[in-house]
Amino acid sequence: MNYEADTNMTDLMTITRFVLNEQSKYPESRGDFTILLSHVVLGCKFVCSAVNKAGLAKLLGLAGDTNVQGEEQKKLDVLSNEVFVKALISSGRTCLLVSEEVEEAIFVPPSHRGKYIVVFDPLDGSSNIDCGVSIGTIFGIYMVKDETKVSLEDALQPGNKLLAAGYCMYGSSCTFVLSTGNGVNGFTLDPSLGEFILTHPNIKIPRKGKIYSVNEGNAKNWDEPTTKYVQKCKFPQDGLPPKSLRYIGSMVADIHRTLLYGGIFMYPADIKSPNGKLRLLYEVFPMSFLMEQAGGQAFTGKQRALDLVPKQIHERSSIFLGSYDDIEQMKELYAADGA
Ligand code: AFP
Repeated sequence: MNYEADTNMTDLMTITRFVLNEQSKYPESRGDFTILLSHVVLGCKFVCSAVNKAGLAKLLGLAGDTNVQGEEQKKLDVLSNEVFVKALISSGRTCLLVSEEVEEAIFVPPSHRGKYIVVFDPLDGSSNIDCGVSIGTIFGIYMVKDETKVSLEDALQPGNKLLAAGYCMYGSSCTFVLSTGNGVNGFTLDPSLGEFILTHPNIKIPRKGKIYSVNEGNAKNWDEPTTKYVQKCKFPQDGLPPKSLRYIGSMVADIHRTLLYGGIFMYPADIKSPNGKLRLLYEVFPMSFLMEQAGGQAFTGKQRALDLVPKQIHERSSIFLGSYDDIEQMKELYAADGA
């Protein structure tokens, strides 16, 4: 089968065709993953359409507001969550869901159960919605240990047990980035076809980057290694030019840029937030998986991020993600600091 995107766009590699191709490498596969993924994609298409018309549809109000008909309006993140939960349950391929929007893990009713666990943030970066900045959905997929005994433990697997992870970015175009553990591929939604088409095959992050990305407003609370690293970015001593600072404050957009252009994205621990801000299950793990699959690294300041074993579903972790050499430099600073 042909894996290459056709530059004349006459032989379209849709995401479904791509995943079916991948699946054909595993003769024992029964197509369950392809079905699950098509439901994730459906959720993303819905959110993309809702984000695009958010202003028009008056979706921007706070959850709890009422519209002129006196009906309660749903904020986009609440609506996105509902769509994903329903799409994932109706796929018949999931048994356990963890959503950023829901405090407790969701156990799928036995009548609809399958073998996959999906952890997701339906609309990450939602504080950026009202000003039209790129936002996204992030997800990770695990396999249940024993289909007959689904428990919360199944959602607390380390990142190195992920089967697949990805994100969908709702920006100037709608881009779906996916890894099933065999490299990273990017697909762009063709709105006229309603299909995601392979546009970024085999994404590899540059070995070293020229960009650093961090919320510098937290600098006064940073630890020594982070402070030193950022100082080196601004005032390099090795004769190289200073790095550029780019920070959107929307993880999907910041990671997408980092994957394509290289560099480092950081959300470190600090005095105020000793575990950082970002959520392990549905922000740190999926992005770490993608970063490693693209040839980069993901480091917490203490260890490889994917080896962390979560204790709680909404737990947080500090994270440094990016180009291999840039993360190596960060690791050296932590090692020198005795971490
Ligand atoms: P919101 O969903 O509240 O906008 O948070 C977005 C986010 O979880 C992640 O997407 C960003 O990388 C990070 O927070 C930005 O955090 P700061 O605003 O503290 O820089």
